[in-house]
Amino acid sequence: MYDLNGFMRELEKRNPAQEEYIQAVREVVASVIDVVNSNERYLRNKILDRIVEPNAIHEFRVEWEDDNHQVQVNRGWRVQFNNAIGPYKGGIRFQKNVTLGTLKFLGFEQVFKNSLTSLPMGGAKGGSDFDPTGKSESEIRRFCQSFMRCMFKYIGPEIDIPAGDMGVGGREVGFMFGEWKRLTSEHVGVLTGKSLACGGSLIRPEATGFGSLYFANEMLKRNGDSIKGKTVAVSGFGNVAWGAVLKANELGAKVVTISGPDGYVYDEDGISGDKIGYMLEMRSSNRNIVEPYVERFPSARFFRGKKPWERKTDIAIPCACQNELDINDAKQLVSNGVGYVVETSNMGCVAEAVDFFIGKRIPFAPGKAANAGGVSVSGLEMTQNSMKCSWSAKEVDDKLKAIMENIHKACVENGADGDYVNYVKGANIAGFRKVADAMCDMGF
Ligand code: 2IT
Repeated sequence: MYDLNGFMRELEKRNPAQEEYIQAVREVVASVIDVVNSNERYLRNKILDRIVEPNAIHEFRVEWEDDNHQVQVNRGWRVQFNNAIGPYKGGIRFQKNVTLGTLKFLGFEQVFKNSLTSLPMGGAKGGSDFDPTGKSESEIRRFCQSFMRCMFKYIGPEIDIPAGDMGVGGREVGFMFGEWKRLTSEHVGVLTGKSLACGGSLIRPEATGFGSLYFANEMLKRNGDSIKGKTVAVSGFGNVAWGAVLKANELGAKVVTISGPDGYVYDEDGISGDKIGYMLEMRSSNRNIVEPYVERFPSARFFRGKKPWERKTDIAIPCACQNELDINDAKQLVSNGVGYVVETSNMGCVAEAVDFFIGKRIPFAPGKAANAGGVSVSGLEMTQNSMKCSWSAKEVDDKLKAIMENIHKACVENGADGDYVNYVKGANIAGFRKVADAMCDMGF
């Protein structure tokens, strides 16, 4: 029998200074421990001990030359967490504060997220402490090429298929894909999130944000409610936030905030039309600040150093980074009467905030369910690459919507508690079961 606190104490001892990884594991183990303890096969297979341990971690020195012809050195990793249900799959994050602990947390989350999509994908994550802010395109290209030279021997279209994450978009994926081709001479689907010209999929850029709103729509529908006419607070202003704002508008909601590391923008008139396109311009400027929005659209206001959660809105959609929403933010949202929280960043809320929302019976979608649309369309990109075909935007979008509805259903089936749905528990149990069963079926 497993004991949550005993198990976690041991894990903390073995993984010093990896708080984010410990946080992610604790949430999953707390959700599934009763399922495991009542399943003789899981116990006999020591399933928890095995599932929290990455299959392999590759760490490399990434050397590149900056525009001043100086040698630069960064650290890179590919964490291949679990391939029980399919080849390793997960994004690459370039951000200055990335550590191995960050990538272990993201890889661990990816295992259960990918399982929820119902597509055959294992979980992985990669990245580097390289900071793209302010870098020239040539520097970014040289870095991406060097990163791929370090990583290419560990990946492949049937082994491990990386994609983008924070700091890695279509441009960076293109540079890495180009280097893979030069090294191997193969044009295959070894990366997803490629440009259309390189064999990417329609709707991949929109997929995470669209998926999150499809999931939100299901949550509201279950409560006899509708997104139409709701006000929405979004954080972040990158690819994920952009897709979420786009789809929220399509569904008739009004998005009043976006944010960056510098603060947040409050736009009472709603972020719609050209303003959504301007998010992409801010992103591609590589400055990582959101303040230029109010220079361009002066009726909006900028709040330096503040977070959008101080605003009164119906739905909160964190789309920036892990632990961006703390317990004080959660209390403020609840006292302002927030109806739904749809975590779209990976582990966007601290554990105490999640417990607070659940304690107040606010419908709370965890990132691994709400943001699974991105990797789902990556899975669909892999299918198209294998079939040597390309689907229309509608075909992909319809499939994405069906996948998100399915994930919502799985969360309800495993997390319903009377009228309330504990989506955290539901997502963790549903995602865990398939991976655990595959691991037991295959022996060790
Ligand atoms: O967090 C994520 O799910 C992603 N960054 C997307 C991963 C992918 O393989 O598309």
